[in-house]
Amino acid sequence: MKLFYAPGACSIGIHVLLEEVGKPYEAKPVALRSGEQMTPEYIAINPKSKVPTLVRDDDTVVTEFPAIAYYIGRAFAEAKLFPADLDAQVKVMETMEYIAATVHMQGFTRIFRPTNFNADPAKEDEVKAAGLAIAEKGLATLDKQLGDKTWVAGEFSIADAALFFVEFWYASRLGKTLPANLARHWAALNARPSVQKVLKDEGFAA
Ligand SMILES: N[C@@H](CCC(=O)N[C@@H](CS)C(=O)NCC(=O)O)C(=O)O
Repeated sequence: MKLFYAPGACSIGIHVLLEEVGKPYEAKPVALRSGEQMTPEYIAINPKSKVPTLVRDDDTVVTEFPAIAYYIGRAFAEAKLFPADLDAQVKVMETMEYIAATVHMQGFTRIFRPTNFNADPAKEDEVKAAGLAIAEKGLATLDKQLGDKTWVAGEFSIADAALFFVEFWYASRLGKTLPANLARHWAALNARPSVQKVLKDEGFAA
């Protein structure tokens, strides 16, 4: 398997899942800042020009965080990253969709790529503030949903890897204080060897 990722992008959650699985894989960095995602070579792999992209061993490609995470969770069942119980599965999917479609795409993308929403540089602060409000509402919702549980749905699952990347953005990239339950979740994640290795491999830890 080959993961196309960018250091600190949402792909970091998939990177963690591949470490949790423990099978050999290749991690290929994509230089988003210099526009490598727009090159014909990358578009031939993922026409959406985004990371994460997972190329499987038969050369077929999976894109979109929730789909890649679901694939990993189901294909490597022995890693126990996707629960067996139906209600837990529904909670996992509900959490991943909310993170990917709302907290990430509507919230954090406004903060990190304001010009995607308004090309006028004079509107940048307004767009970023709107993004922060959406992200914070999302994190508060996820915090309440987590409550005093350690993981989103029973044991550590693909949903916790999705929660990881938004917590990483809020706590590490923006340097803000996570709500209490998410702060505890973030601490539990940071105790996992998979997370420690990926943070190191992507250049965020010594
Ligand atoms: N809906 C996609 C979003 C992926 C996405 O937006 N990735 C960002 C990095 S976090 C990206 O590749 N941005 C490059 C660009 O927009 O040019 C998913 O869930 O995988």
